[in-house]
Amino acid sequence: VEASIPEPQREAWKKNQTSGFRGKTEFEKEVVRHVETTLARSVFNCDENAAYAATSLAFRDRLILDWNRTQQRQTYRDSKRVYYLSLEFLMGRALDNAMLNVGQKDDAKAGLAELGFRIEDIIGQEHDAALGNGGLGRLAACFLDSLASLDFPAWGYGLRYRYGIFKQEIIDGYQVEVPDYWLDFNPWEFPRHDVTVDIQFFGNVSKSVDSNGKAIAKWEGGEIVQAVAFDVPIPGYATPTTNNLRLWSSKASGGEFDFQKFNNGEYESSVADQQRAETISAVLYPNDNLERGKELRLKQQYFWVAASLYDIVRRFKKSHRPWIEFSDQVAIQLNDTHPTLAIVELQRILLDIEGLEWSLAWDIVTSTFGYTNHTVLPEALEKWPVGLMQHLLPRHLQIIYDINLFFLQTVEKAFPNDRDILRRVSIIEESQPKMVRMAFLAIVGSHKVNGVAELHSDLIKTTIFKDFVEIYGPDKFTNVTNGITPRRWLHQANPRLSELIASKVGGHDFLKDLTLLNRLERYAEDKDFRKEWYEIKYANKVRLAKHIKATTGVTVNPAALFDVQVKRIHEYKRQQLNIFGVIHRYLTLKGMTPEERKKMLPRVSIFGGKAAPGYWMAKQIIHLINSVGSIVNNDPEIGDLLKVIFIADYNVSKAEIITPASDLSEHISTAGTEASGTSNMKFVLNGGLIIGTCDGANIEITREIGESNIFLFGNLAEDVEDLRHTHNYGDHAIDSDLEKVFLEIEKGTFGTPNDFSAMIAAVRQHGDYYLVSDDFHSYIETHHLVDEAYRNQEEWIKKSIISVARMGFFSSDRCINEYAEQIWNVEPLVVHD
Ligand code: GPQ
Repeated sequence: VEASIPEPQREAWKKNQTSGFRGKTEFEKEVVRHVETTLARSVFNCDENAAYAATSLAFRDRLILDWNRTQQRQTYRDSKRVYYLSLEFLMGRALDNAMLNVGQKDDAKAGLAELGFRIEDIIGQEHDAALGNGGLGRLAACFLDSLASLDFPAWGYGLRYRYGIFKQEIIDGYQVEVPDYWLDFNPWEFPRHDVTVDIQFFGNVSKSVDSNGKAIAKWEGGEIVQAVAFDVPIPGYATPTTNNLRLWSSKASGGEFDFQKFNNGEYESSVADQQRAETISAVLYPNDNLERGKELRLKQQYFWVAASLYDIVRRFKKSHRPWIEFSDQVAIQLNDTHPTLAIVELQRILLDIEGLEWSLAWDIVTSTFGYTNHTVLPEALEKWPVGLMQHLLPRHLQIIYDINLFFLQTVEKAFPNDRDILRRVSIIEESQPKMVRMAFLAIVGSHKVNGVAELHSDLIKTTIFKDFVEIYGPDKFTNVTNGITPRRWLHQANPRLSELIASKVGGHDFLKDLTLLNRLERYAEDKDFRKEWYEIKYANKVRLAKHIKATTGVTVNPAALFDVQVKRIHEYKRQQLNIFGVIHRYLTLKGMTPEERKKMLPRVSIFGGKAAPGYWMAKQIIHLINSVGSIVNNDPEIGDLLKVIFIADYNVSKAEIITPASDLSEHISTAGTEASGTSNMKFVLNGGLIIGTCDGANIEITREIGESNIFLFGNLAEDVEDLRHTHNYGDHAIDSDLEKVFLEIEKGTFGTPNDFSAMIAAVRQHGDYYLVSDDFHSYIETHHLVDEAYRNQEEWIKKSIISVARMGFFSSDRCINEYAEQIWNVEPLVVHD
């Protein structure tokens, strides 16, 4: 029963409603109040950390009011809501974003200055919310920003990991993982100890028949773990709309301890139960584009999905609408296959708990869900052993079998003479052991399936999901090219560039309609404008150079070409191609006379990114990069001509420093392997040029900005399969320049050769699956073109300006509007001030 204030007393409440601070003076007052009372510190004993805490609390108070109002309005209107289910939300820092979105960063800056603090130092105190691995998790964070900024009634649902992605340290050139305990002080979450859901695992299913002859399935026994909601407000930019991200935390059911056990003297096992329950939301799995089939991971998935669905269904039931209206009220988007059990769980709720007929329930389910695929890499496609599913979720496995049965029956009807298609599309893979194919289950249980860039969406239709296009027709499959939020990735990360742009395109409206950037294009011909443009890039490079000096001790020249590759370390992303290219450049420089060298262009090769802790080859790549750096950076013959930097612990807040400082960034995956990529968009939006393969969103970026503004190289996706075939069956020759690089490594120039032998063997002996040798020559030649282009600074800057002007398409706002129209059928709901 919800308590509400009776009419006569409401006046008193209204009179005392807070409005949040306005202006610098009130902000200062709030900060001091929080330091003194909330934090219980004397005002003259306030360090930067306390100032961060108090500033955050002041802004949090400000956000909560809009947040409450948004939620009230959405409940009152009861229009269709979007639920974005993602196991990862890579949010980064919240304070700067909150300040900018509510439009009070200037007040805070001035107020903090008066109190004796620099706003950058205060912002820098915040720990990143790093509940994600890479692109998939960051995409979810950009989507939340766009959903709120565009006033969509939307909730994110995820897990509140106690440990986010590990912190990376580089020790003697090797990656070392350190746990990231980030919850010490987190003002951005609100525990909702009253919002809990009991989640069942294991147990048995008993079947019976009711008085009407209807089959009843009862899932009984097993264990119960409690899900507790933690809410994070998501402010939109320049709108009062403040949405909710609900993260679930796991806890032993029935409170702290099982008191029965406790009283029976089983103190230890009572504590152990508690810890086992808490383990579910303890840690983010640190793999990117790889699924390892661990039981705890499946537990995480079901725990999160069941709690979220319970919440969504509870909200729907408050409106007392008939079940067939469910998908008029609810759209659920599955971020990859991780939440696919939601399909089965909703079917179970409708069938076993609400008593609906199968086919009605199934219609509701399929019209509710949409599924986004983020990869074609086979090792990333989720499959769960049938035995594990049976043990952990016995009722769900039965439902999966029924879904599969009905699905295969329709396939058989449509393709009566094709036995093999049934085997190929079955949700159950008849392997040893049998496996549940989650992507197939997601397709069958959704009304739309989308890829994340045009090439990728075409590839899934012609390769991994080809049979399903035959079965359902092409309309079920669509493309929504990824995007990024210009608020964080331009306005926040590159404030000077954002202001310069605003001064030319008619103010800050471009931050909400990124296509307005096209008004910039004519300034490419304006020499004074180009100078301002260049000065901002240079200042950003100086800032990065300082960070590099402070963290690695290496001095880099900000006038050198900054060549950046930052992303998760993965063979398909080909950091090995980059470092082999760097070695080739080093050897070329070493082979020159001092006079020849003087004519060369100075470069800084900058790498960053984490390797999954169990990904041995990726760790070897990190080690080689660092080993090359330690030789090249200390070679007096080379000096400023080449520096090789590995920036440790790449994360969202480091990306905010690195992205604005790049001249050239590398997006060089083997064609057909990178579904989209999103950092490519961030770099171009910040005025950097790209060297890249014809892969993922690089292709659409090229179409938008023009072929003359990007450095493309390498083999095409359509040729990859044939090339791999020739590697395996021909005696394939290694590129001669690459062979020289290998020989140099094997001479011991960069340390013990054995340390890098697997990287070389992958190319020479093991079929060069990622086509490093095939693309090497083209890669080196294209870098020469880059050097030539960079010599002509005026032309380079023109390319930079024109590219930015043409990037409007890649806003996540465009992307969210496409989802809303093509997949969710939802409309914005404006919350008036
Ligand atoms: N992506 Cl399957 C991840 O970051 N992790 C994953 O486990 C999978 C995909 C990425 C993908 O590699 C990028 O190409 C995309 O740009 C990104 O998802 C967002 O769609």
